Amino acid sequence: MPIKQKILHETATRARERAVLVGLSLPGHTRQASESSLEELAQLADTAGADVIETVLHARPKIDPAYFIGQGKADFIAALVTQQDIDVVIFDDDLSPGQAANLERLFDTKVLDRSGLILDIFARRARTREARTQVELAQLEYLLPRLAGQWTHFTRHAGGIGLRGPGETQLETDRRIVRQRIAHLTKELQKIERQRAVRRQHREGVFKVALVGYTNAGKSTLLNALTEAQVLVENRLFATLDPTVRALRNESNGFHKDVGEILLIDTVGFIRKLPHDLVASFKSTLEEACEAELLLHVIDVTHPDFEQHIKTVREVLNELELGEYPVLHVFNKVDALHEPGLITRLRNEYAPAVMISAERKMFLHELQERIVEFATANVVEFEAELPIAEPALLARIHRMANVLERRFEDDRVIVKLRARQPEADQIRHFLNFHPLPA
Ligand SMILES: Nc1nc2c(ncn2[C@@H]2O[C@H](COP(=O)(O)OP(=O)(O)OP(=O)(O)O)[C@@H](O)[C@H]2O)c(=O)[nH]1
Ligand SMILES: [Mg+2]
Repeated sequence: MPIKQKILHETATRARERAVLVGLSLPGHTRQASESSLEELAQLADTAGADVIETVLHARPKIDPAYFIGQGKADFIAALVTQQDIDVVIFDDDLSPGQAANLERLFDTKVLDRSGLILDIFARRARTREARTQVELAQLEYLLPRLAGQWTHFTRHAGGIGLRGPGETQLETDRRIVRQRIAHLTKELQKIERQRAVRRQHREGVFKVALVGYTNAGKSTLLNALTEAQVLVENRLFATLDPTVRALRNESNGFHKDVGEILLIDTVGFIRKLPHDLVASFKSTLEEACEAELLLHVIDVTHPDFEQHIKTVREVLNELELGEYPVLHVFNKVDALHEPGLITRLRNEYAPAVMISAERKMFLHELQERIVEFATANVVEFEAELPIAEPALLARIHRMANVLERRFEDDRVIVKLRARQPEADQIRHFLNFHPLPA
């Protein structure tokens, strides 16, 4: 069994664990913001397989270095744990390894923080080799400092049965094993990344559109609606972990001839306080999005916090250096929206924006038109000459451009092309490496 499973997946004696959620409201944050963050934590806990028995929101002027919420409140929760037979106490913010260790000792039960919980969900949901490798790497990076802090439920299990107190030697060994595994996984990911780069090359000259957005916004539903894909759609957080790439349905082909094929890329959703290790290790998956020339930022307009979601997504995009990419805001789920006034405001405030219902397939035509508009924004017409003896070259050009005319002159083919500027540049570039015979 991989170590991360041994360490993080305690085998619960019951199918669903009983959880207490704990939030801390600090000055500068509204109570409402803390509450909605806790609500989201409850959804995450549910996805991870826990029943929320109690939720505690505590206001303090500052974080307590030893017990995060202060010893008094921690004692209160310790009592709750005993009374309610709690398996896990989940904090809405990241705990320092020391705080987590102290709390775990006091509660005598498992303590998780938001990052640990999200990592756990990702671990359960990851299917492909790439996603599994990425998640395991992120988990181990998260774990390493916590082993040092003697966060007991990790060390207890890593140390093996019967070894409750973390023996120093055992700990050192564990940390060495974890480091070795991290090195191995990093190499593994580099290998996968190289294969991905090859696949990417096959898609050169194709206009690519990436679906980005908060988890549960409806990205996969939209991918399914616009393409032949049948990606899993679920009213759960993080239904999608692996990117899926599909061509935009052909019915509109006639009218985006100049751009050739248009590909849509579905990716993992974002969330508030997304663990940094996770963003780092999912970077290569998200690089699928970096390949795109247009981002469709999908927004669940029926969610009470949707504007906060927009901000979060923008922050993550910045972290991924995607902040400057062209974005089309796609306000989804308008079928369930009962505030018609909102639509006008959003159209103005978030221009360019479209309102759709991916599930009911409403107003998708406008969205498709806007995508094609972006794709054809800088189409140029030009002529190119290539040697007649290079049929592969001609085939490649056919993939990248709309061939308007073709003439044969001696040992050359002269083609009149329409293509987007980037493809035109690419074609010119590779023709330079195939100079015409003198
Ligand atoms: N009412 C309504 N519900 C929708 C619409 N589009 C999607 N949904 C629902 O929203 C939920 C999430 O949809 P997904 O497509 O899985 O969302 P996602 O953005 O891919 O989510 P992750 O993969 O978890 O990031 C599902 O229950 C969908 O049925 C819509 O247009 N209207
Ligand atoms: Mg999805």
